[in-house]
Amino acid sequence: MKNLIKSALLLVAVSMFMMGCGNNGNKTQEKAGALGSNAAEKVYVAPGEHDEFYAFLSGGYSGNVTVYGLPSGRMLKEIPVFSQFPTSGYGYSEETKPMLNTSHGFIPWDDSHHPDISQTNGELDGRFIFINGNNTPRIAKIDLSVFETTEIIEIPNSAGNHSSSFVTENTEYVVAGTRFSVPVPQVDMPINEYKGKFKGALSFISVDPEHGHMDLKFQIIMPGFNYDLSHPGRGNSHGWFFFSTYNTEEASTLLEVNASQNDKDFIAAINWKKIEEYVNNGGGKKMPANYAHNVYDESTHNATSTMKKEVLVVDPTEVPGAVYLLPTPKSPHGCDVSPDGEYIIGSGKLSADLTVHSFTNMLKAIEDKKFDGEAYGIPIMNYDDVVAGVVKSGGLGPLHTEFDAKGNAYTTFFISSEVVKWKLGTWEVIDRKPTYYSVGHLMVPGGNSRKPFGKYLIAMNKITKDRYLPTGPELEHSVQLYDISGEKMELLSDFPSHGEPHYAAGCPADLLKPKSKKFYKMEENKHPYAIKAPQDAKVVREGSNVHIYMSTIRSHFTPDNIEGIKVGDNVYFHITNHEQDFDVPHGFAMIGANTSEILVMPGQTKTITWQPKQVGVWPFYCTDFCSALHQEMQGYIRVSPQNSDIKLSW
Ligand code: K7E
Ligand code: RUQ
Ligand code: CUA
Repeated sequence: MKNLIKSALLLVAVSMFMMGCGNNGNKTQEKAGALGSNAAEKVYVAPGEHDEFYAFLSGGYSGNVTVYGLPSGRMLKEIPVFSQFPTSGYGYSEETKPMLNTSHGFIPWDDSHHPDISQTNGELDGRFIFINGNNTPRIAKIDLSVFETTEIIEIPNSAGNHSSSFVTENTEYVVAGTRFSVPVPQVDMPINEYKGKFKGALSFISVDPEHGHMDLKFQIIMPGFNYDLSHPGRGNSHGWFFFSTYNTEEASTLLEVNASQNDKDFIAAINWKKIEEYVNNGGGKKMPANYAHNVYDESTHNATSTMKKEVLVVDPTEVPGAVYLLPTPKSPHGCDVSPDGEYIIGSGKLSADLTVHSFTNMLKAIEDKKFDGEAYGIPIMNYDDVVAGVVKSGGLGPLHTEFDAKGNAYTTFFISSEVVKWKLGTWEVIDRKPTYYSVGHLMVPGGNSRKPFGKYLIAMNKITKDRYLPTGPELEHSVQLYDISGEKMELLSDFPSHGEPHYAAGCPADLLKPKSKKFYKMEENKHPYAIKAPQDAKVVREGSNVHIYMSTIRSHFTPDNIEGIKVGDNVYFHITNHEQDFDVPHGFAMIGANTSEILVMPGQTKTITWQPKQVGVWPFYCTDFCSALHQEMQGYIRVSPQNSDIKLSW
């Protein structure tokens, strides 16, 4: 009977979770009531003035990252990561196509969730942003001096890649955890034999301190749970990493009756320093694995893709004291660590309360050897020994928590559609503000580091409904900006985002502005098809491959008119932009080419291909308005029959 009531309650919670009951009652009252008094003034950034913060929002199913200025909410750039992007030709140009190579072939799309800025001593250092691709498991690195994706590493033995990509205190590692457990290695087997046979790989990708190069150093092969989110320890807990889990029942189907039988799932606490030491001393074993490692070289302007053949895996039971399981109620989603590294917050999706574990309590219980059994040889802690407190939030469906610099935490509640501010240590609720509607993640610039910049908070909302002018059945998600400098949060503004922003990372503009590159120096261009000056332009035939070494400078293509191309040729346009100035790209588009256009930055060389199918005289033109003579920036290709004896000329 008790169980029946419990599952009935659970069903109600689950269906509310699925519906995302935003509290969209009396809109006029809410709009007026929640808005700060001088909100307009606080978000106004005059024309020509710069924003105070950068915000990097993941694009979810767009596969990209979008960059916004805060407080204005102006969108500054969309950075293509896992998806082909016609605006710049990323993933279409010959130079960037290898970036999207995987062991499954060329995969020009992914689902990106969690951007994280690199850190030094636990503080944002503004060198890189890492972001995960969930679908075909990958971690990408964006270089913040050029705002371009410069490295992508595929993750073997992983699926769903959701508890990613978070960095340790000195960016020693970027960490990626599987969402789905799968057979490791993959094998053809009945799905209902999941339990005990499927495994969850947690991957530690080292980041070389000098150049930032990534390398998959080791994977910990964990029990077959789902690994949802993760966060690094910091300060005292530096050297540890925490992962929230669900489906610790290891059910092969996640209808809620199966996956939520356990009252408590776990937060897995991993002492990665211990495992690193074990591995450095020859521990772990190499297993065959296929995964791509793609690197973009900023001097050759070319990406290369290498297929890796093995990975080092570690069985956690071989490293005593490296992994513990902390019981945490109700399928925790977010797993967030306080700026001082002491508190680990688990957000049970099907709950009203937040569970806060204490790192110190955990160490003490480990020292006293107080455990409550084990799972596959991994010790389970006593809930009462590790818990530090419970936040009686009064909200429903907690997802994610961020922090300010004054000892406060901010948690999103999806079902009750609000952000709740509470105090670390006393666990009391200080303030709550509605979101419009059904918030997922939130972000405070620096809010998952040792040094949060607690001035603004953005909430990223799943449901937009009536917030903006209707645009048919689909509306972009909404981002809401709150001023959190005072005791009470103040809603300042909202703006549409692109794709589905799950998480975001933010930092002060001053951290990035001084190192932002203005153009590439021509003398540093080591692209194999670059030409040093327009007078070096040429056309070279090698069998049916024709290489056009083309130059752009305001506002002319050299060469412009080319004859002697034949039906069935592979034409390569290698375009070098000889401008040496800030913000003067030229574009290139060819009629009938299915390889997108390309935008070529000053000092850069990019290549697209074209296979002429029909004889005739076919034009190309510059796609970026570059001068008063932009409309004059054009040329023709004369295409003759395959057997014609017209000579190549330009
Ligand atoms: Cu909560 Cu992918 Cu971080 Cu979306 S996840 S909200
Ligand atoms: S041209 S400025 Cu089509 Cu008027 Cu663009
Ligand atoms: Cu070059 Cu328009």
